[in-house]
Amino acid sequence: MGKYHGNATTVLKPKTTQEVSDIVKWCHEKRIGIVPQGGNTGLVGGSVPVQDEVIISLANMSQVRSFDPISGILIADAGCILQSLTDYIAPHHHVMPIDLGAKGSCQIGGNVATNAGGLRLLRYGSLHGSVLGLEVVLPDGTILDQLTSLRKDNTGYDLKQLFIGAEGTLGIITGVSILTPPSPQASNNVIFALPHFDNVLPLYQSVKRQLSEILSAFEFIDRTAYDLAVKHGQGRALSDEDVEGAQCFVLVETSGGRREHDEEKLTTLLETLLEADKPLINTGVLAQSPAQFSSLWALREGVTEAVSKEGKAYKYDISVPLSTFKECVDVTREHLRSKGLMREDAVKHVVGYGHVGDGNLHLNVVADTYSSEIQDALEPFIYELVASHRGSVSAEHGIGAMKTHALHYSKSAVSITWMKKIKELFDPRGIMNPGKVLE
Ligand code: FAD
Ligand code: 2HG
Ligand code: ZN
Repeated sequence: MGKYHGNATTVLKPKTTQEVSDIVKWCHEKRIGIVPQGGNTGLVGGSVPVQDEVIISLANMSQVRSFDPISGILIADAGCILQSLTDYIAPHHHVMPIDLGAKGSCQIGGNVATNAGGLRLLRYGSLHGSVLGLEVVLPDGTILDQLTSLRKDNTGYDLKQLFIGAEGTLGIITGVSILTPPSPQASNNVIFALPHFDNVLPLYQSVKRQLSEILSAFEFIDRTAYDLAVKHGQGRALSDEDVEGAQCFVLVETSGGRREHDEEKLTTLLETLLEADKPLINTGVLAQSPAQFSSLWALREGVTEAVSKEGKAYKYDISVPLSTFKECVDVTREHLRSKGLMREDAVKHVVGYGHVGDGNLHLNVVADTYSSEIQDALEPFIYELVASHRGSVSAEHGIGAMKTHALHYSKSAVSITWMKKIKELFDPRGIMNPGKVLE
């Protein structure tokens, strides 16, 4: 993003858990700050030093430790790249329970540390459910071995949950045990062009009802996001006829057990939607080949990259009621307009897209530069808007360095006090990713 900058002089790339432990022990003794770094794809500055902390990169810890094709349990070093794990288990007919646009660079340890959501959460749930065990180096160098592969284990406090989403503030994850589901026998997707945003919710209801168990993703992009994706070469554009009059788009994916059965369900869905008295959609484009399947996904997954190519992005990753997605985008745009900032040399676009099925909107403001004028117009405005809907200021990207001051919009004072107590307990010297998550 080119937004966060530190002044680290040292990057260490340990190869084993013991090496991580030795480094951390040394830093603990000398009170040297540490930033754990995975694929460095995070969007809230969590993997970037605030000052001159030592960076501990997990890039050299990238071995699969074991995979059991019967249970689907994978145990891997934290530095394994998500895509390489997907490739590793594919011949055994399993898939990773998490998928996201950064899959070619992000690491499983980074995914766990951020509790990344992504495109499959609707189907497989959050990492709090699929991670079975972790190996973690604590801030004094102690190795906490909880790398179990048990589905059921109610032996007191479930400590691993604390590290899922802690963004490296409580320790360095060095190993991950994760439950991988069997690959679907058939996957398909369709993109719907909608005349109004108001149709998204009823469409979601119909799609859920009709596709039921084979629905695996329901993703939303507004017209601006679609246009930017196409402009910057993400996926293949739909025909002019298909996009005419569309205010937004919804990408639906199915993953099921039998191709003919799934195709029939999808075709029936499309027919019912198009033949309705008041159709919710203008049109639907059904993928006809694996290439088209990928291309439709690229239109959605490529929005982040397209936005970065277009300008500097101010990113807000919020949980708000589904019915307010469009209002949040429109109100923000109007607010910027009222401040005189909606102009070519300031804010170019206000874009909305995200994971409808999870109530997670990505609100991206694309500008010419990062400036305090735009920043001050956006914050606390957006956070107050989110709080007014009792939403979350971080649905899935985390707090990092970006939102430490905004935590209180979504967490009560009591929650923050107890989070600070936990941090103090694990890391009394405050060396583990200082300046992140908590102020
Ligand atoms: P990094 O960016 O290196 O680090 C992220 C945080 O985790 C930092 O605080 C870091 O200190 C900590 N960390 C990293 N590794 C470890 C470790 N081993 N132990 C302890 N702490 C560690 N996020 C979503 O939730 N859903 C999405 O759909 C999604 N899509 C994305 C698409 C794109 C194109 C991009 C660029 C990002 C996207 N993200 C998404 C952001 C997401 O948070 C990251 O991509 C990913 O989970 C971070 O993994 P990473 O290995 O790059 O971690
Ligand atoms: C996505 O869903 C990611 O595409 C990234 O979470 C969102 O860039 C963003 O704001
Ligand atoms: Zn997302």
